[in-house]
Amino acid sequence: MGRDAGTSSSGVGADFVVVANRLPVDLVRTADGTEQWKASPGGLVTALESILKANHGAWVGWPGVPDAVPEPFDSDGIRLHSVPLSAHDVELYYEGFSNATLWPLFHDVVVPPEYHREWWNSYRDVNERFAEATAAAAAHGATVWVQDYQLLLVPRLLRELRPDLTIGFFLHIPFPPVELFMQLPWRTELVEGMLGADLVGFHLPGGADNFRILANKLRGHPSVRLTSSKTKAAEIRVDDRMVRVGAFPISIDSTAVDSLARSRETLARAARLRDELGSPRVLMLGVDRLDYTKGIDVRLRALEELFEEGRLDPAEVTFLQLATPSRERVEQYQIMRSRIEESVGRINGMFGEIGQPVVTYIHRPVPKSELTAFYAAADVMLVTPVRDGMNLVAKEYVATCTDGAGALVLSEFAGAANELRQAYLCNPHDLEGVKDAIMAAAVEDLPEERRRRMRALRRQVLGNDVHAWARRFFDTLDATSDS
Ligand code: GDG
Repeated sequence: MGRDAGTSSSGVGADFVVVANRLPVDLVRTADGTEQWKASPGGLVTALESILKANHGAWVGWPGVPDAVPEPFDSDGIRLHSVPLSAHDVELYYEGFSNATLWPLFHDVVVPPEYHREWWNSYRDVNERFAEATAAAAAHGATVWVQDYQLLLVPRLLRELRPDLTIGFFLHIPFPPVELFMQLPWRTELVEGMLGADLVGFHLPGGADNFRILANKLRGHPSVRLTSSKTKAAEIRVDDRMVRVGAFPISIDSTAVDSLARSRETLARAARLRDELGSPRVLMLGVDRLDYTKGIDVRLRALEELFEEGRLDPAEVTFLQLATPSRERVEQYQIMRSRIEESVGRINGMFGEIGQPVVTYIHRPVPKSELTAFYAAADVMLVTPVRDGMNLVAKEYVATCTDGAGALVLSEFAGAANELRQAYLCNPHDLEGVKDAIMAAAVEDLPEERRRRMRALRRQVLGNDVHAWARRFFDTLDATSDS
């Protein structure tokens, strides 16, 4: 944190502000119209909690239901400022531009992105409101950390309103190759928006490189690489400012996951779960938001073929897929859901026995304790996205394998593959390759080989947690604002 960490320079506003599409708590509206707050602590809150508390921290975000206008309030030592969104804003800015334009474009156009001027207008308008709410919440000289693709314009808008602030920006999803980004009718505005930050962070060095090339191509801003830096950072000259760009691969609260996995309750629940699933010889697991980028269809197709070819015996193998509901009003998500459910039905129809399905499919969120028991029970974790910024599920599984006996099948197209080199890596576009990776992880390799790989993965995940991630980002941001 900055040199003035812990002191409020003006007495008004917060010294450290996080800006994200969602607040760390959800407003829930019940059938009778009453509203109450429900905690929804994600990885980001965990990572930033201590910094937020120690620095008069504030969080600016949407409370999660349309048309709600709650007053700012304190939750667990953090000041929460709501940015109200109407149902129309949610449809155009969130479901439209964020999730049907930017999301597919940034994930290698897995489905065709849609370009609509009214979605863009709403995105710009909502980003302006986020910038104004942040400007009102931040103390003089404060540090602000803007999160993710829904708020690409905020850094620049905020700098115009409050040049005294130090601004960091982090993108949680991949940053696409130049050729794809150039499709965007509003490409220059978006790059300029991000360049409003002092530090722009990505999961991977490739994303940072793509961004540097675009800043030069679209705005003529030259950059230099800082080869000595651990973050493989570069600097882009923007008029009289330097914008630092670098890779900061996010992680999880590894120690917390590891200790929850070791608890008696988790181990007992994991054992019961295996019984409930018919005590299979091999339990495979998939855990994802139901999203077309996650390759749930890829692993189902691979398993179906392995059963058809007799390489896997359905009497010995069970696949548990947790697919948490997500963006259910966006058409491409509805199409994907139908395909997946059809495929689950077909596989069970062909290979299941009465009372003994081969695929157990859960389409609702489960509590964290239950999810941890799923990880702990699984012999093989299948993570096969066609494109993913990082994929925390892969890291959570590794942190949960406290006995060192599990195996991780991981797509090369997940950011996590950059660090988790000892996973059973596969190309999700090469179905035979996916099948071979599953066979090696589940059946063919000796237990000692699986353990050797898992030991290396655990060293990686336990040695690089989300706290280290946040620290590296802030240290770099600090150094940037000092120079
Ligand atoms: C974006 C990027 C990047 C899932 N179902 C339940 C549940 N989860 C939790 C998992 C995990 C998280 O949700 C999902 O994180 P991922 O990283 O796998 O994926 P995205 O949601 O797409 O996240 C991604 C991430 O941002 C961070 O930068 O890694 O690439 O797309 O933590 O455990 N948690 C509970 N119940 C569920 O049913 N409690």
